[in-house]
Amino acid sequence: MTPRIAIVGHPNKGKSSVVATLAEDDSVAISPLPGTTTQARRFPMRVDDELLYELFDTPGFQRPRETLAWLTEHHPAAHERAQTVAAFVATHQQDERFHDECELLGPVLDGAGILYVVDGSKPYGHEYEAEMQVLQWTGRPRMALINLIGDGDYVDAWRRALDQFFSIVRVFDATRADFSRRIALLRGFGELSEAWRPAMDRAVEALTTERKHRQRQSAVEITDLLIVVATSRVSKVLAPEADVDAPHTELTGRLHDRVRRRETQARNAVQTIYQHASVTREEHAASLLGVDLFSEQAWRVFGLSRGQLATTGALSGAIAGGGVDVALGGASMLLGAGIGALLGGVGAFVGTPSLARSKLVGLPIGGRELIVGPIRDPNIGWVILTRALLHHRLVAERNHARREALIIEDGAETRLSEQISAADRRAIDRLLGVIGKRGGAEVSEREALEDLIESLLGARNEPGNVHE
Ligand SMILES: Nc1nc2c(ncn2[C@@H]2O[C@H](COP(=O)(O)OP(=O)(O)OP(=O)(O)O)[C@@H](O)[C@H]2O)c(=O)[nH]1
Ligand SMILES: [Mg+2]
Repeated sequence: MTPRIAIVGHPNKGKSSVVATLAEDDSVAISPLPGTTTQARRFPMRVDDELLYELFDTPGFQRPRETLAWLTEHHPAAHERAQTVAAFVATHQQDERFHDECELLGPVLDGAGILYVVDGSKPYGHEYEAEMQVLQWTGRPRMALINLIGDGDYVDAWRRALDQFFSIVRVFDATRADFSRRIALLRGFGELSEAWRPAMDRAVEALTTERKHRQRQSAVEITDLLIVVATSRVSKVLAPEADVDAPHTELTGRLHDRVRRRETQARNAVQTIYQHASVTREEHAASLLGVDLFSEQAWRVFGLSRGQLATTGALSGAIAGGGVDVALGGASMLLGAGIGALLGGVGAFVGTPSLARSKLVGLPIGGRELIVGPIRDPNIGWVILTRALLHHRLVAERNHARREALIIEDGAETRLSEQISAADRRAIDRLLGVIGKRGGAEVSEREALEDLIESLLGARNEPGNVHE
């Protein structure tokens, strides 16, 4: 039996937000104005075409006292109360004044269970009692959710009132609930009715499997991004006597653009995997994810520190592998003011994001080919990877009731890369080093990277400075 649950309550208490979260649906209408939802609407939750449960978003109660008065006037015996509620709806189907009551009671009379949503940041009031009594009259399985829209805390008073009418009472933050809290709520539905338990257990299992699958798919995306960055190069044929300075600057710009685009593409893919494609990623200028990839700030926040680079082997590897020498050689070969500026005159290459290998090759047909790339800065892979991990975490934990842009603050004092263990860093560095040198990845290397990144995506770190 497919569990069906109607989300009901007072207007503007987050009913639609709860639906959006549990149905993973961005299209649910949510707004600060009361009366946003005017019709009962069904939201099936499917994974791979398997219907797991159905939710009904409903309008809020408008005239609960009058509704209750009508019901009690008919003073039915307890075993006839549900029928009396049905009679109320049948009688008022065409009555505009009770439109919202009829809409919200419809799915319940059809067999849905009840999820009653209140705002625990506002004081409990007597006016809610009529709503709760009407719901009680339906006799359907009932759970109450204390949502917290504002800063107040009246949870205890609410709990005492709700306990009178509902068999399960939970606190649930509709816009911030992460995956584990959603799963806990679904298990609660299983407790509400014996008949639903097998279906809810199955739903939990299917969603957990799907989540693992999403992590794997994201790991595949991020791995490909890293490989592209480690191997990308751009080139241009120059006339025999042509100046190399300007083309070098141009090619470096093209290389950076290609990497930037690939990063954006990976982010879009990850958002699609988590059904967040429609989230506007208006990356705020001050947001860490919006900081230009090739900026000093990105390097500082996302890159490895000198110490980390040393223990990772990236530093010595880059030197031993000739990456830095070649890059500097390329620069000295091209000795021009432009290149000097490009390197920024900074002694350290940690914090010099633009460092790319460049080569000038004589062509047999005459003229020369200038090749720029791949980017040899030992930090490039780490900046890309740490940004991707952060983005993934925000997307994966983001819930579908959230409608604002993905924004995080640059308040991070510690480097985000510290969340990656030294052992993982070394393993990733070794793989990227080999791939970069060869200019491509073998299948086994790709898979090994995917495994490592998948395990990083699965690790549950706190999101740090998430800006609400
Ligand atoms: N901060 C915060 N805001 C919330 C939360 N839940 C809902 N809101 C906001 O409260 C407002 C109302 O949310 P809705 O989900 O549209 O409420 P509703 O109960 O469906 O409202 P109606 O359809 O008008 O009855 C929206 O602006 C939501 O963004 C929450 O847990 N935290
Ligand atoms: Mg609504």
